Amino acid sequence: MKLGLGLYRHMLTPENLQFAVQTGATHIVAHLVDYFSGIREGTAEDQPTGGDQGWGPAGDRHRLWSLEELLKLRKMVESAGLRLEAIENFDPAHWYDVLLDGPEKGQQIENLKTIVRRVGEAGIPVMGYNFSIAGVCGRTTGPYARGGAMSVGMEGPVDTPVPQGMVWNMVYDLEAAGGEQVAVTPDELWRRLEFFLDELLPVAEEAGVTLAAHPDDPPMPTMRGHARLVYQPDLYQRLLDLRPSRSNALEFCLGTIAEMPEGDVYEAVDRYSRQGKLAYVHFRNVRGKVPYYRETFVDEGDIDMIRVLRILHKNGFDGVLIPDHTPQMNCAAPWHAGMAYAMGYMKAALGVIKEEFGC
Ligand SMILES: [Mn+2]
Repeated sequence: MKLGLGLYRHMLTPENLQFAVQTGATHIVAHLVDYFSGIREGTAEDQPTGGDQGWGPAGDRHRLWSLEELLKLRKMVESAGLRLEAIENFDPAHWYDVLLDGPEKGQQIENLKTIVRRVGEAGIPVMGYNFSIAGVCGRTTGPYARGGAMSVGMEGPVDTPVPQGMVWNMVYDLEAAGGEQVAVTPDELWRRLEFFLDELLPVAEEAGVTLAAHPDDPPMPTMRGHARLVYQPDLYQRLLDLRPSRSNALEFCLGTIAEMPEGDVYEAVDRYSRQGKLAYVHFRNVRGKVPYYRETFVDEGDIDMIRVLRILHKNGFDGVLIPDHTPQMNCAAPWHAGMAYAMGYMKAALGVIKEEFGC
């Protein structure tokens, strides 16, 4: 197994890549969506939470990520001695009507094909995505982790409808007419995913790119009125079986899976790693389940992380683990300290596994 670090768009700098090397990372997962343009309030390096208005404006719908910028990013990552393993998330500006089944759907699925082809051409093995209308929303921030470290959690269901012009918790149309979106049903949402996979998987296969699905975070059957896809561990199987393909895989988020009220996180790790379906893993811990949970330091949550590593090792998982999110630590560099803590834990834990299994 390999140790990776995820970096948000504004953090993709030589300094942060050097920091990644210092934490023991060999791989990078890069976010190209800017979640922070609307909410930079001195917490720009934390994970975005946002209110009912989400994380602010999405990117430029007319400008797709170019091959040049992907190659430049890969070169920057490699010149720090690291490998670029994945791009995490499509920009909602490039595919809102694929999610919403809107009038630009035909053009926007072509956008996604172009991006996947470029990701492949740039030699990046994985494209992570989250097929969700409400997106990552409805969470609160507070001193939830050990020692009052700031982290995110959920304190009850959130039913506020999603306004027009917003999808995936970002605003794709600043001039949208007022009013609320019509809530999507589960059947309709699965049909939209089917279209997405039908169109995109052949392109991904040809490009040598693995599409990796993140589960719904938070894993509620509905958020802000909209149905969700993967809010129980079994639903990951439905996604895989919908269109079996070597490019149809999972961005396996341990924290989100542990937040699911049904199923068992260890069984889920075993089941999906046995199938060879983990593209990469979000290695984070949590206490509680939806709709009441709190993200914790990697060593203080409900999940026995060493047990997870043993299962992954038994099933031959050889991919990348990244911390995903961590609580922020009280110091001049709260995000970096939190990540360095998680990475140190992970590096030691991987050492223990290696020793146990003699490899
Ligand atoms: Mn995650």
